[in-house]
Order: sequence, then structure tokens, then C-alpha cells
Amino acid sequence: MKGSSLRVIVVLAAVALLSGSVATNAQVAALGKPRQACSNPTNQMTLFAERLGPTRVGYGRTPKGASIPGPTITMTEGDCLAINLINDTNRPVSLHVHGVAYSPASDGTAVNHGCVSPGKSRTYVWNALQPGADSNGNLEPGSRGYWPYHDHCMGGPHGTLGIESGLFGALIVRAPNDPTPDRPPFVIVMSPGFTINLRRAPYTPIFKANLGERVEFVVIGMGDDFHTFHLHGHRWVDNRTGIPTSPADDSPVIDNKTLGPADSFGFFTTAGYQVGPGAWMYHCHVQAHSDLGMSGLFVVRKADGTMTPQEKRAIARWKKLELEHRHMLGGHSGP
Ligand SMILES: [Cu+2]
Repeated sequence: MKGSSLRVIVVLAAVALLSGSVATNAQVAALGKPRQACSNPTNQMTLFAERLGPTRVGYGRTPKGASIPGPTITMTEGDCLAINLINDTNRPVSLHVHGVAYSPASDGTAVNHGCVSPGKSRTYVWNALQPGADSNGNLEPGSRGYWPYHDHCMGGPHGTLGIESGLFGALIVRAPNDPTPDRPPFVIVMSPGFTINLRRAPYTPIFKANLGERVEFVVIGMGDDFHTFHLHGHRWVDNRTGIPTSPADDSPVIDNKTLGPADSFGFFTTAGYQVGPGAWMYHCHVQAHSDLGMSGLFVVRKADGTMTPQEKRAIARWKKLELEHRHMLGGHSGP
């Protein structure tokens, strides 16, 4: 066999090995030994579950600091986070998370004795996995991504009442070299009862950024319904971060994405890129849902942080229009 043919075969064999799901010993060695469990947490935090009114409950980082959604938790692959949940409500609650690894004791379900009684506390341990391979060389994914966390105990074994009441939030797991946003991520939960963060327009969040800032949206579905998230004036690539990997990246460019219960995604975009400052709507694109109040605003100010007179007027107009429209439809008029 000629040397050139041999080289081709060697290259093809290498490509076949690299593109398969089974890793070579060298690849497995290069990945390092994945941590199997995290008995020694690298980070810890306290979360409080608290009542926020007759029908609302939230998670918070401090007593009286609960919010809906709960605090956005950020981890990096390889982190091991211990969360002590203190239940200041009058019903059993828990903390169940998607995307990371945990033992049955940290599953947050009644099935695994993971509920916290009123007045009690419990520690859950989350392991943000690094990409690795099992003992047979099968590649396994890490935990990088945008994930929901939520109650799994209030009102029954599925935490349905907890989710309806506001016990949910976002977890962001970053890969080591991932970008970070210029301001805290904007979290939009398309929540039960055709709401956003359990609110209806014009009481839904108005997110603000300055022209040219790198912002990060996190979108989560919770409850019984399917939604489509649409953002005006901006677009992103349908991959893990929303950022093209190169100018030639041919991944689909989108500005609307379907979301089922407990689905989640996130993306980076540059505020006002090629469109300038303005009051940009975001909303569920199921028309009946947006008419019921699943709509909000992304306000892009000028680069110096001030608003144009036009966008101040647009924000006022949005509030008036949303209230009038819901009144006209005879729908729920409160938050
Ligand atoms: Cu919807």
C-alpha cells in the first residue's frame, strides 16, 4: 500500500473514532476523572420558602426576601453546591432541580423522603457535572444549560400547588469558558394561569438594559400549558447560548421558541443591536395567551443609560393598551 493511502485510512479511522459516541482511552484520559458525587461541597447557600400573600409562596435568599421566581442560582460545571432550605410556610415544601446530579436524598420528593415540614430545614446537594465518560468509554454530557428548580411537595407528590403558588426559579450552569452577561439575567417563567412570573401585563416584568450591553434571557415553562416565547427587535441562534460559534455558523436564527412544561432555554443577545433604543415587547405568541396578559417589555435605553422621550411614551402606551385590552375582553384585571 502506498504511504498516502495508508495515511488516508489512518485519518478516516481517527475521524470515525472521534465522531462516534464511544471515546478512546486517550479521550477518556483527557476528560479527567469525573467527580462521582460531591460529599464536600465547594459552595453553599441558604434558601427560605416563605408566604407572599394568601395564595403566593416564594423562595428567597434572606428572611422576608422571597420573590417569584426565586433567586437565580448560577453554577459552573464541577461545582458542588449545598443548599439549606428553611421552610417558613405552613405546609411541606421541597427543592427539586433539573439538569444537575444529586443523590436520592437531594431529589426533593416525598418518594425519597425529601420534603421539609413547616418550621424545619433540610440540605440538598447539587453536583454540576463536567462532561465525561463512563467506565465503558461512553461519553456522558455535563450539566451546562438553563434549568428550572421548583417545589415537589406542596399540595401532593408532584408539588402542583407549590408551582401554582410561585415556588420555582432558574438555575444556570455555565461551562468554564462561557460568557457572562453585563447585568443579572432576565428570568421569564411562563407560569400557570397564562401568566409571566405569575403576573399579567402590565404588571409583568419590564427588563431594562443600555444600548450595546450583552444581556442574557432565561425562559422556563411551568404549569399545564405550551407557550411560544417571542422577543421583538432581537434574534439569537438556536444553540445552547444563542451566540453564533463563528460568522459562518449556519445554525437556525430564531426570535420565537416553543416551550412545554418544565422546558427551559436561555440566550445572549446585544441590547438594541442594529435596531437602537426602544420599548421592545416580549410575549407568548399563542394569541389567546398574550391577550390574557402574557406580555412584557424589554426597554433598551441609550448607551448612557437615559431613555428617549419616545420610549418613555411607548412604555406608558403599553401599560394603557394592555389594561384597556383586558378590560375590553372582560378578563382578569389585577396583577
Ligand atoms: Cu402561552
